Amino acid sequence: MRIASAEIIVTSPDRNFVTLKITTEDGITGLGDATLNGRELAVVAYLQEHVVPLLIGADAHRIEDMWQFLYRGAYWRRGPVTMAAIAAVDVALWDIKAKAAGMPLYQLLGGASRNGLLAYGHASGKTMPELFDSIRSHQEQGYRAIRVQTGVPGLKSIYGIASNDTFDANTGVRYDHEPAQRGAYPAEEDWDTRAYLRHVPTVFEAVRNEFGPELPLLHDGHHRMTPIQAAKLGKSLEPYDLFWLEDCTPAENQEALRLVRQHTTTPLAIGEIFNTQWDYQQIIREQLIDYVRSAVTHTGGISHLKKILEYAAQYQIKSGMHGPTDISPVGMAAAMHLGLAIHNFGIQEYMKHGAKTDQVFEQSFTWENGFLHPGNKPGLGVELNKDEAGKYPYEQAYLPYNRLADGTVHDW
Ligand code: KDG
Ligand code: MG
Repeated sequence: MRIASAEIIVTSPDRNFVTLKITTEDGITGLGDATLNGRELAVVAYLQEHVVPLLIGADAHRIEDMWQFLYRGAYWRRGPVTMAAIAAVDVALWDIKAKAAGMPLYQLLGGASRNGLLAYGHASGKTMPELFDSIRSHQEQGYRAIRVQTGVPGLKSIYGIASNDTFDANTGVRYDHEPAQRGAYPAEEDWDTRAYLRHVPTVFEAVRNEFGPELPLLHDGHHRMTPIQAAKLGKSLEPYDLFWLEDCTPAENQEALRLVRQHTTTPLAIGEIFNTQWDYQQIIREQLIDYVRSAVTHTGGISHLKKILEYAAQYQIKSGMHGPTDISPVGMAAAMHLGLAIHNFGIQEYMKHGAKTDQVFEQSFTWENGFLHPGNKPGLGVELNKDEAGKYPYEQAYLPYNRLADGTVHDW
């Protein structure tokens, strides 16, 4: 089954998405998500200039061989651009293989290990009443696990808080929360870790008092703390029984997590900006985390993330795949098939896409009573409507960045 063509489709319905579409000589098509938020065109160039020419004429069935060829054959390894490009090829080939087999992709990954995937949504509010409203609205939408982010007194804008311009009036869905903003320069946000550390435990105390002990609650520290600050936060959140504390320190320094672990039993999730199994080697072996946050889209695809999760399983570490709006419906479908098949599934992040995105990507997943299921169509179960995609050309957009009160750039 030879590859006849490979096309890169860039579209910006509610935000930018990059999709690779591979077609075989006998007309089977497969899709892969290559979206890298704020750096989309770097992946487009990598694919267009260096990968697509290598695909034509290759055997579409040899997925592992293609992965190794693109990874080892490039000599230059790892990095988000490379790994997003490889991921797109890998997922498109899995889509093709499953369509050729006439099966939903999860069947080829070992079959379903569960009936559905517990998913969490993003509740947020600048103030406590706004936060409570957002949690209630997520519960009404069926969410059974909820991430909680709030404003911090004294800070103007902060990661994780939905704003009114992220509300889709057509669908009533809030983009809770969409950080990339269209424009030619990144928006500046401000940050003060001490103010944040004082405020967050009071938020979780109030949320537990209002919503009771059972609701699984998550929180994203978004890489901003030093190890000792992260340890302090984990410890101060213990009474509120978090499902996880995410990205408590910048992930580059993996040893930092040893210090955090020595001080707290709050479960730790990390890895949305990691892109290979080698980024996880130490923290899995030393059992420094509880959940692997990587997305299929940013970690070399299904083939590579499956290896990471199998390694993690030896240490009872579970999946918590990244699922913000910058993972396209193709990337989300890939996550759902993988999550359904593996044994050590933990939870799936799920932020709903906007109405325009749902018209560009025709999807067959289901969302019922807080659980996702990828559906039973052959392949991933997602098709891209090119006429709809063509209505929304790429628009430059950047993620924001942080400065401290004295002007120093801080992790965002
Ligand atoms: O592109 C960056 C976003 O996906 C990221 O900021 C979202 O941290 C995030 C999360 O946990 O969803
Ligand atoms: Mg995160």
